[in-house]
Amino acid sequence: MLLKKLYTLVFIRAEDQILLGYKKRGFGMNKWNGFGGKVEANETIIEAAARELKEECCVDVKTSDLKNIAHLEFTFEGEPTLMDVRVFSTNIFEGTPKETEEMLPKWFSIDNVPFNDMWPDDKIWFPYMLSNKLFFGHFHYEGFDKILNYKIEELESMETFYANRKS
Ligand code: UAN
Repeated sequence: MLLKKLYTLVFIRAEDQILLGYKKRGFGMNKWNGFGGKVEANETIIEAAARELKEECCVDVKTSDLKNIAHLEFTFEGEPTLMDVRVFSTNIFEGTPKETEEMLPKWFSIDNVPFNDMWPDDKIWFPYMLSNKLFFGHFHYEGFDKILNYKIEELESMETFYANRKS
C-alpha cells in the first residue's frame, strides 16, 4: 500500500522563456525546478499552486489563469509514499520574480533548460510541456539519482484522465 501525498508544480512561461527556481533548501535542494509544494488541508490544489508560487518567488497568479497540464507520479524503491504532483502552467502573472529563502528564480530560454542541474526525469517530460502537450508520467527511482523505470503518455484532456482514473 502506497501513501499518496499531493504536491503542486507551477511553470510561468513568457514567449520562448520559462521561469525556473533554484531550490535552496529541503527536498530537491540544489536543483532547478518549477515552483510548488504540499497541498494543505484547508485549500484546493489550485489554491496551493498559486500560494506556493507567491511564497517561493513573489509572483502572483489568478487560480483561473493556471492551466493543469500534467499529472506526475514519483515513487522511490523501498519507500511507502507516492508523490502525486499536479503540474500547472500560465503566461499570465503579476510581479517580478524575487529571490526568497527557498528559491532563486531565473528566466531560461526554452532552448537552454539546465537539465544537468535538474531532476533526471525532467529531461524526459519537459519536451511534452514545452511543446504544449498534456501528459501523464510515472517515474520509479532508486535513491534520488537513478530512474529504475518510467511510463509517460500524452493525454487528450486532463478532465478525461481524472474522470477515468481510479482515485
Ligand atoms: O520535476 C520533479 N521531479 C519534481 N517536481 C516536484 N517534485 C517533487 C519533483 N520530483 C521529481 N523527481 C523525483
